[in-house]
Amino acid sequence: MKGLLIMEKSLLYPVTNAYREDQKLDGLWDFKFDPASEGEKNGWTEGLADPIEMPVPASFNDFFTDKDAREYTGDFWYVKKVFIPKYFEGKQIGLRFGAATHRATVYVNGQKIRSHEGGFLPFTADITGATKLGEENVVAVKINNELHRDALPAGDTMTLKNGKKMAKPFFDFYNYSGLNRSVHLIAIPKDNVYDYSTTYEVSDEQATVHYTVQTDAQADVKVSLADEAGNVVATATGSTGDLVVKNPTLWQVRDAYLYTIKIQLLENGTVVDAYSDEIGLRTIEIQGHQILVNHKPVYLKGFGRHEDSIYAGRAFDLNVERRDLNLMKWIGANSYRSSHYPYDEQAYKFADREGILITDEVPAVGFKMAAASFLGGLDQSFFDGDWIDELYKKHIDQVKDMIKRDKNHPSVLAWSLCNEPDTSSESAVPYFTKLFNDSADLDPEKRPRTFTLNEDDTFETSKCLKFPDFYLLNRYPGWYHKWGYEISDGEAGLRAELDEWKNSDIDKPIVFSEYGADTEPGLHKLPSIMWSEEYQIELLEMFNRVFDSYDFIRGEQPWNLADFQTVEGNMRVNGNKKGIFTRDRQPKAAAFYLRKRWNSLPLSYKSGK
Ligand code: CKX
Repeated sequence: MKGLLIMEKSLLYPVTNAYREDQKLDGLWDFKFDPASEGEKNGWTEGLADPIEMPVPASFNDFFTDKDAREYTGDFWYVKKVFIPKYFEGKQIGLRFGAATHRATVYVNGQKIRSHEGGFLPFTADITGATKLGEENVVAVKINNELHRDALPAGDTMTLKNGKKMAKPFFDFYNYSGLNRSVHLIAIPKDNVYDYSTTYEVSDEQATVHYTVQTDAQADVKVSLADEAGNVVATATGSTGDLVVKNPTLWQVRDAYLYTIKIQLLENGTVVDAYSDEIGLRTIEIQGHQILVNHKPVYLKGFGRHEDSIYAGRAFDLNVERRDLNLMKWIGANSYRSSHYPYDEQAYKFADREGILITDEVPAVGFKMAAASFLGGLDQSFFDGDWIDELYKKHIDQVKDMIKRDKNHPSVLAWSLCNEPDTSSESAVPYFTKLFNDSADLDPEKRPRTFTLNEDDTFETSKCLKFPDFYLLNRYPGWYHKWGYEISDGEAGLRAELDEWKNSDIDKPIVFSEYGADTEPGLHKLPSIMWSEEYQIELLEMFNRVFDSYDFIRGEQPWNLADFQTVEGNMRVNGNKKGIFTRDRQPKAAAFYLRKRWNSLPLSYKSGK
């Protein structure tokens, strides 16, 4: 059965064309909690008794009005009747889940098809052998949203005295769960293109696209490249080859231009499959302390973000994404980090089109016991835990899938392999050695790889400074320490650390990937007080003074674009309020301050041009 596994190993975004079919199964699905994990035993693989109607894509949590349901942790089911047309005959048929948070098992007509772990990346279940064509088929998905130390993102699941389970994240975002992204019914030819990749050489006169097409078919491969007007500007044959473009229009930051690559498979001269995608001609390098796009230095201005909005939680929402991109353009941003997980593919397509750079982050977050300190600290080095081997397998699997999924997006600048891990103990070193070795050859473009260094992991204390190609610093003087009137000491401490970086023999760029102050919109005070809109601006001003004093700082991405939901706790007033915009995407006063600064900083800031 050659074809079956091929479909499951492909992460290409679904398309409809003469050879392929893509139908979104979004809408209402039957839904039910399964606290005793008895779904299979009770026949839920073939339908639910007394279900709730649940929108897809969405997180289930915030639709509910009772707390037990909102906080539900354990197994739960989604079921939908799906008509599979007769004309799918002879094709491979699949169900592609954009994200099922955090682990899922898929059944069709009662038959178990496959399981998947990882709530922020897509997977396809090959259902070819289980479907009835020309009829309705029952699709059932059992999902589990428990958190564990050996899973991503890391946390615990505890059982309360009343028997209910509760998620205890080691991370600061709500454990929104469910079918958070679209589900697609797809049909593709048996002989198909299951992946492709590109690398680039560019100059103003000429660009060369080196491509590789992945197929298991014994077929001829034809590739062409068309410009935005649809004119074919280059063609090639073979599963690897070059497309040469004279006088190319390069993909530039905030000035994107996309070409369409079209791949065709031919058997005996007849096309049997085709796949088209939009790509941008551009290069990315790190040289000394410069970040270069198309050989020219760029200065990053942008945010850490979350996929988070009212009602639908962590569901991808094209409307929210449109608003967020407009806010980023309005404020003069050119980049963001997909903190703390890979986002829906449509976010990358948007960024490709808008010329936004993305640091793409795997959901390796919570790898530090003390990171959960505000949730009740646990005093142990994370990498000394007996969960590490199992965790690593899942971690590297998700790094592989993230790079496989996102490698062809011009917007992707770099890979962030972890957020705020505890790298100040020696036990982190073997883990990071393996992580960086095992991921070295995954990206044909060899984009820079990095991870964020949290407050405790400084120039002096981190044992893992040799690994990143450039540094992401998350720093909170003025908020988590040296706050309020003490902020001037916070600035002095920050400068003291940066002086150490400056005086070292490390010559790599530093990007500030987090800094900020929780701010209650509408709270004003003169002189300022913490949580006021005035204090948020003062904190940003302090950081910006520091950024402007060090040449090797090549980017600023305050935390966070918008307020977002977290677990409840005595450090959070209905979520994290470090947003420059509110959760409903309206500006705090800091947004006007940043807009002024960022619109006056050129893309080439600090390069002397
Ligand atoms: N960094 C002291 C990770 C983010 C959090 C941010 C915060 C922390 C700070 C670590 O996910 O939201 O607490 O605001």
